[in-house]
Amino acid sequence: MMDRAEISRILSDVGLSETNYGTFDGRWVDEGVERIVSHSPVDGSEIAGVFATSTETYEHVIRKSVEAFNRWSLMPPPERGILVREIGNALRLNKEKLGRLVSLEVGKTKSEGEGEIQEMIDVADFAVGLSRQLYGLTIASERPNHRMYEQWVPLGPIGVISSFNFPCSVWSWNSFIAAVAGDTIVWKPSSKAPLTAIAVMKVVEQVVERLGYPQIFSLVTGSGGTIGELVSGDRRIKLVSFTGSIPSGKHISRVVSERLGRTILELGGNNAAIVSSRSDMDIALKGVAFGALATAGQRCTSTRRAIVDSAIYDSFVERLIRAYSSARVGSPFNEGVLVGPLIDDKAVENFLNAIEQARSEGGKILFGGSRASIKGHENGHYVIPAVIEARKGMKIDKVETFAPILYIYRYNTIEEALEIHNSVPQGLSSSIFSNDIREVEYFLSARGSDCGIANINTGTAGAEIGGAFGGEKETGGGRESGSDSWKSYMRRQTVTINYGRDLPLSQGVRFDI
Ligand code: UN1
Repeated sequence: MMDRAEISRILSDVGLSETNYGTFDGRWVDEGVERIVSHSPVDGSEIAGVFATSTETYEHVIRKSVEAFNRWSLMPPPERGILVREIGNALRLNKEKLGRLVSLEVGKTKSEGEGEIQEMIDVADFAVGLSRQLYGLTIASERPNHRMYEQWVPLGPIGVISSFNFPCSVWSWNSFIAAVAGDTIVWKPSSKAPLTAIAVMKVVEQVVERLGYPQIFSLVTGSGGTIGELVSGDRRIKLVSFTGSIPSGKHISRVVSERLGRTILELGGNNAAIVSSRSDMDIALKGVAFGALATAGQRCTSTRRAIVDSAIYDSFVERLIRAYSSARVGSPFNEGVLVGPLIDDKAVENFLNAIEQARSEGGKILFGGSRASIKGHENGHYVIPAVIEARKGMKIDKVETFAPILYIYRYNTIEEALEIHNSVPQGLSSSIFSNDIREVEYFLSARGSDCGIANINTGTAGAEIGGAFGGEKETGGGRESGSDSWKSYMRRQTVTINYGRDLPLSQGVRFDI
């Protein structure tokens, strides 16, 4: 078991205590209706409690967010950028402490926990630059003395419903970009990881207060079925950005589109790496192992399938199993551990059920696939990551099991590899390890990868924030973070100005009155 004093220290370092308020609307709302308890997957121990948001308080939070929007949206974007810049700087100062809380609450290794905070810092930098851009186009008008252009206008309050596996960085992808775009943001974090959200909001709160800006960031906590549902159905929330499972995403999409609101959906992935005989095998091995094992297979971008050239199949699989045998599973607080716990016991059950189904569908378990007991952390949720040789016609490999299971396939031609690659319902991330330009270009062609992210000689996981993040098919089609994803957080307005002395009509229409 972890030392209680150690847990208390991690909490107090980020301004948390045994019980915390889960609602922030410019101040922490003092109400105690429903208490959620956050448990550490590291050893199952109770970390701290959080008072969830009641329906009445939710209403109040949204009203304040609308009020804040009325002021914030009128501020010049570069001035909005200053707030995001200062939040990024405050996160820099708190990187280690917040990273430790991420490790405690969701089980990420130290390096990955800090990486999560770094991702927020990077998005903040990106958003600050963006605050001096937000470019519109000028369009040639067909009429004399007319000018046409596009301008981008703030959208309104937006909702961000985030998942436990990236308990704060995915919020920042949305929020920092939305903030410079002039929106206000209501965050509903996963009820499996509310503490990280509260700790981040405390950092944000201080910066906003110090600079005297409107309180544009708010927080509501509770289950998806109650608070998530309120956010989705709320007409005042112009956009709902949701990260999570495909079934929940489909539901949210129905609720939001019923009121013709907008969504950004970042749902499941079933990401594959193609390993060609013409690859550098050391790079491929590390890329596949990192993709499959990092965050214990609980990334949307986790590598779930390796499609391996039959010419190197045996040697690649043998080396991969050796790498798996040496990857230490255990407490993320222990030096040298590469694979932490799954989020809860339900996740372990899902892992074990998937292994069982794979076995019954003819899959051959080449490595792992069982529960792991870690000395001193017997109530933690650990597993031995699995490598499974897939069989044609399997069904379980078409499903995203949020756990470290890697299915392996054999291919003979690049066309066959892509056929296997694209045969799943999800389309988030993809990769090929090859130094053969023909294979690589085939992978990047219209017959190639059908995913939102396509990587060459680097794995499926670990995207940089500068690119647009998201995927196709049942992944939901949303794009967040870099590139021109900012456009989703604004509304486009086509402007036509007539500065002439008469009124010519478009398409040459005559109307002589
Ligand atoms: C997610 O799993 O929801 O690309 C996001 C990655 C991370 C983000 C993953 N930068 O693996």
